[in-house]
Amino acid sequence: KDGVSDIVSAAKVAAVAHPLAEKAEEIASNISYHAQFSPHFSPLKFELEQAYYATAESVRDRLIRQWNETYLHFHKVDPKQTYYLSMEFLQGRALTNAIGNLNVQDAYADALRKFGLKLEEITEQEKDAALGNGGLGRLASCFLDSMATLNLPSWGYGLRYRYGLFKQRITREGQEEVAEDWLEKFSPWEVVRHDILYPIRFFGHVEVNPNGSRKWVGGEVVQALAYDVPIPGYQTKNTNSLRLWEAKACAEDFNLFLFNDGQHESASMLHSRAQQICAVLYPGDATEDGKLLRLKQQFFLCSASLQDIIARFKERRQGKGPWNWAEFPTKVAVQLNDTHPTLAIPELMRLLVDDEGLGWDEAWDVTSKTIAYTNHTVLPEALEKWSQPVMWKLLPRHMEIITEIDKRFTAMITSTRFDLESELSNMRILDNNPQKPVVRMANLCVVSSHAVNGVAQLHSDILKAELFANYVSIWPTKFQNKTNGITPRRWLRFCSPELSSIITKWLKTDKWVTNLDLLTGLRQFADNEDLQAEWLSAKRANKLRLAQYILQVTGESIDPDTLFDIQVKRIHEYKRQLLNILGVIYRYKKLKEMSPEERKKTTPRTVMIGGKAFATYTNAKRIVKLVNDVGSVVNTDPEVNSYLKVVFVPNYNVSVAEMLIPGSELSQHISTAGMEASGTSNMKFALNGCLIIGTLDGANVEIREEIGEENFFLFGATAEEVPQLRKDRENGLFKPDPRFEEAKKFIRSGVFGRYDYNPLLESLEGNTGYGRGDYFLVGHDFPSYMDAQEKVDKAYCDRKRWLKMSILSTAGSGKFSSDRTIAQYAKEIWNIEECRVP
Ligand code: HBZ
Repeated sequence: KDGVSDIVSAAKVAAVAHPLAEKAEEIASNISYHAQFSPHFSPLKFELEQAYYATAESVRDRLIRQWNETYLHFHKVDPKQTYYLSMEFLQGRALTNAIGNLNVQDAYADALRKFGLKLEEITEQEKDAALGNGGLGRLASCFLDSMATLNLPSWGYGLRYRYGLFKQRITREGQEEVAEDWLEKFSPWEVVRHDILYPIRFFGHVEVNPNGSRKWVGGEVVQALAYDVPIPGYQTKNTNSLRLWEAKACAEDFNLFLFNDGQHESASMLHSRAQQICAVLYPGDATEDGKLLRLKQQFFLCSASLQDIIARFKERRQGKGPWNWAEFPTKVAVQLNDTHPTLAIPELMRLLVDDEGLGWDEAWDVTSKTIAYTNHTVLPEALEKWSQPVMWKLLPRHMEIITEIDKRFTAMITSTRFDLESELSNMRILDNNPQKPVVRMANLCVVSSHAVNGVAQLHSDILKAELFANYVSIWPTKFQNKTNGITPRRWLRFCSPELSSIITKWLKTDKWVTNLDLLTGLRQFADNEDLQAEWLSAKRANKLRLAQYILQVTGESIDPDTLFDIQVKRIHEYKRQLLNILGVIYRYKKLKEMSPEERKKTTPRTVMIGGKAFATYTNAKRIVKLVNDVGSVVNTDPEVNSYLKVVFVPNYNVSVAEMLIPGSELSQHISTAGMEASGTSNMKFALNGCLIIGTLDGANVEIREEIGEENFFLFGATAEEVPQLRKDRENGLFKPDPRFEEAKKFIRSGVFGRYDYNPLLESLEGNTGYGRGDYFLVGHDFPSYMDAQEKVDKAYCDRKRWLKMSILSTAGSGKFSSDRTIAQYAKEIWNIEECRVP
């Protein structure tokens, strides 16, 4: 207690003694100070890289001050807090975001100018923190930004992977994966907390005490060490934490005797075993060892985070008289980002029952009131199922607990819901199929959580009607929708300062940055010629910047007077990059057949496609190869290349997105309806005045509602129609459009090279079978896709109309702020309130 008040008074003294530099000169001297006294390089160098680290450290000084104040304030007020547990956080770069949130851009730009440096060059030095795969991880990062901006007492908990998502290189062979060493030098944005260390056990066995209580003992113990990353809110003092755990062996695990005996590797075996846990994001799980490692990672995150949460809960109760575990859910909300942190459920039960001595019912009440679960996908292959034998081996006590939860759930159904008995085997947590007994993680989450949500209205409706339909009849109020959102700071204010200034000028306020609904105020000016001219020039500046970037990374020069058409996202068959490239191939063929006069009447386009394919997903890699091959042919064809270019943007990541999205005019969100839970890049593009060609899938449905159907290029089957279309196909009722056949034939003719594209083409053919039968309905949707593309070409010719649509896209994007999403989670699931640092 005294320790804390000491820190409070020390912080106050420090604030008086060392007021933070505000003026450019002071900032410049602060940067020099760090270059000299926080040295990471030999003393004579002060080049871009050194300047980046010194600048980042200077910014960090400011963050640390308000970060500590936030921690102390929360400690004092003891509000209910949310803990967002996620195996992925796709943070990207931090410097521009921190400077922007602190509102010191101009001061830092001026300060750096004194060294002859440009702020933009400095921010380019930073490596992306890519501790995530895609949408799910980026959502978690947008949520952290909104939670801080809304002054919500909250924490992110994740893992500090040594290697994040791989770097993608494009070679003649297609995609190559290279390890991404984001910590190669060091990250100025993390602070190791040497005092925050918890033991994490694996394997071992369960001991029964004479009184019947149970205890997990033995096995292998590693330590979880906390690294904290500051999460500043936008123009608020509140600065939250993202706590990333690193695995460390215990000091005594180093066998000095063996080492001195010359057995160097055996001596440090436990150390290297511990290091493996956080070595890579999503280790390949094709092998048994890979699966075990992934499960270890998940448990490591859950156990460390819950021990930490409980320690904080107890610490804040110390010296305040008697308290009760029933208070726990009034102080703690835990959100599971998909099923990856499901083990938080049996771990919380174990900590409460075995360590704290609660009875089962009391512990269950606390656990289910604390935990809530978000589902991000209905793809059956992504629904996690863990082998029961592997779980019994790694986590014997947790398996006892899971078995008990399953038993009680089964008893509840058989005694109260005769109507559901035939469904029971699918609803149970344990699938006891003797060939392959597994634990169904999503079922465990649904049964144990007080709230379950999908990430867009259509997705939540599908969850209720299909995947979780049986549970809905038991707990009708448990299921909710929380349509995803994106942070307007990173995804408009900072990535497109030009467009932002225009918006601020026309709305006569910059309050839209934290109240995105204000963007509707632009609607009244959508036809205004002055606004349109300004809008055009901002978009053009962004296109030029993008063209420069493309030249730099691909060597391809693209014409800013063409329509910039972009599809960037993970490469997956359901996202249908194949539909996009088949459309491009058809367009190319038609351009080839035209006379030069006819070509001049077409709308020139630059099609950019980017995204990473999972390393072992062969068809996705073939798509990457095809896009690159089409680009090589089209871009060097002098008859066509002023009307069409095709660029594969390598190594798509958060900072590449920040370059691409502001410069886009058309973006493609063309998944098979019902398969993309939400999508979030669709929101980023729309917010940046980019028009969407898309299906009625995920959040596209809501975006179209908000911006107006006349501003959205819609095509394709609806989610409702998809099952019947698949049946029709199986029954041989599908008649392909001649344009579709023509495009495929063109690939087969060998124009794009001799690579074997047959497996890709075959996936679109036949009526049924693994990798055949066009499960994703590319053939069905192709004609309506091409028709929609024709509408795009026409609309682009009418500049005024296009600009109006672009302005209306931005104006209608207010709903998709992650501030709105997070405010809904806070009110409808977490029951937490703002706690502003004075
Ligand atoms: O989550 C994505 C969805 O595909 C996307 O539509 C949505 O916008 C985004 C944010 O809600 N999902 C993922 O990135 N990943 C997974 O859904 C996933 C789930 C289970 C796994 C692996 C990945 O085992």
